[in-house]
Amino acid sequence: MITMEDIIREGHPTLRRVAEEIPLPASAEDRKILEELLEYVKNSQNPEIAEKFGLRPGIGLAAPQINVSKRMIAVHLRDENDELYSYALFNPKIISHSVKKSYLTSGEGCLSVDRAVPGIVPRHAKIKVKGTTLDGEEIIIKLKGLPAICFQHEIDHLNGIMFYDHINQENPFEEPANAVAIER
Ligand code: K3U
Ligand code: NI
Repeated sequence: MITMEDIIREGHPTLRRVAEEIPLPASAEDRKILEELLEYVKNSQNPEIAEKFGLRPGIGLAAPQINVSKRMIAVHLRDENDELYSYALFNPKIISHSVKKSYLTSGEGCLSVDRAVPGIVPRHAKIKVKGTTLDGEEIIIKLKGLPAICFQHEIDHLNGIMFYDHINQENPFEEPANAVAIER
């Protein structure tokens, strides 16, 4: 079971590496890691389990955050219509995106960052993601709103990118052109 002790923090070089593609079909070892990433996210949203094991709540987790530089992510969250987006993917890839941007009005956080970093994090408003599930099925998911932002945050981790890399240094709250604000 993954706990906060397994999660590496900013400054660790793995968080700045481009992670390796997973050879498919995935090995038993890689499948186990991906299952554990999803388990962490689910456990962290269960108040009893989170308190018992000191888990910081998260809506997503990427393998590099547990010092495994491989292309695997898990997300588990509900959108504004209470629709559940629960995915564990090998080799997720954004195959298309909108020109329109979006951002969370409350900004973003990260389990690998033990501080608040204020500012607008511009993201693509809509994306299509291709990836392979734990069952070995290749899927394409259409995303918007918070799920789209969460997938972009996690896929960034596979490319060594932290959410604050996207914040305008001179004016952290400068509204990006052609962007929708998302309240959470
Ligand atoms: O955003 C977080 C959250 C937690 C519980 C309920 C609602 C929101 C916590 S931070 C988070 O989940 C990161 C996880 C990370 F860093 F490990 F990938 C993902 C994330 C944060 C903000 C926007 C999109 C994704
Ligand atoms: Ni993060």
